[in-house]
Amino acid sequence: MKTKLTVVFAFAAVLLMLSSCAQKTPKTYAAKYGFKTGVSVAIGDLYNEDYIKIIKENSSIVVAENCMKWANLRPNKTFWNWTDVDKLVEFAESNKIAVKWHTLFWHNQNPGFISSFKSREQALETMDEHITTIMSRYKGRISEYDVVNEMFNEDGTMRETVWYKSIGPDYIEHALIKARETDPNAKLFLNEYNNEEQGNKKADAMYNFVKDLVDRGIPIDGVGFQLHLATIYPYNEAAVRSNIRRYADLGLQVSFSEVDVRMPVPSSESDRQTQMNTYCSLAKLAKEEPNVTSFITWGFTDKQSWIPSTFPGYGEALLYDKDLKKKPVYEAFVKELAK
Ligand code: 9MR
Repeated sequence: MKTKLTVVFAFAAVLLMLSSCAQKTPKTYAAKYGFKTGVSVAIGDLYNEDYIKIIKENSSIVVAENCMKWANLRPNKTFWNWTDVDKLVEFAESNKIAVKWHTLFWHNQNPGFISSFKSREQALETMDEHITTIMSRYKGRISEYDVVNEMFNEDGTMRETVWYKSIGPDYIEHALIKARETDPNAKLFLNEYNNEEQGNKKADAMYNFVKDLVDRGIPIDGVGFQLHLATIYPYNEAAVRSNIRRYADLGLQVSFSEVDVRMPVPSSESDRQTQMNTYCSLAKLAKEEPNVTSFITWGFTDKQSWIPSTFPGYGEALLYDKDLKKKPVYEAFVKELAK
């Protein structure tokens, strides 16, 4: 009898240990506050067991770094490269991780065949075909979409993309309406960078634009703040918070959609401290502001981040280092989430 009891207690202790281990990840802490955490995934990551482990540990949502973009998915009008997208979606499903589509429309990484259109009608038709093909295929499997990415210039004017030039500024509402019609349950986002602080020209232009959409009953669920930040630029928590709140007042969600905080490298102690403060401030905002629904980093290790090639002399922007080890900033981030 005694032996039996000892076995039962030992078993219970192991279960308790396992469950408390399982709780100590960003995604489990975040779940308590009602938001998801995750990373962007390069398709090659899914062929590497070490990367897979990190993705699984940190993600209740994933987003494709590149494979859902036009040039990768649809290099010409008739060929659709579903292989990589399917692989990511199947990986996510088998690990109970949500998927965000990035991105239906953007000015970058587009194939030649959409560099211009003969007419507004032709552009609208192409847009509709793109939306319905993708959203019907993944209906009920992809929970949110960046419908349009980076639609503003820094001065708050609209970026003159091929869609803007061929259709006009209403290309955005057209896409949102079609997307809602195709998958009514998918959450629809407009995603931007440098749009996180109220008072910034682009952030205010985006807010006014989105408010007008809401006022006119155009379907939209939220706005993405990419948050590609740098320690050399000021960061104003109060301005980010008030921006989040004005979207809450419109009934909209905010996604921290592509977070990274780059530093001049090799980094100084003071920059590492600034970076830590920024990650922790964002974690705090995500916890405290109920309409923040996700916190996604753009990649996860300094090894494959986009930063060093785009901003030479900068790097170390993520929570894992080049050897895939958790950095002190990771521990500080988790500690903030755990508070
Ligand atoms: O990280 C992405 C990189 O691998 C691509 O070469 C690049 C070019 O389009 O896009 C990067 O991701 C961008 C994202 O799609 C939109 N926001 C900015 C990201 C960093 O450039």
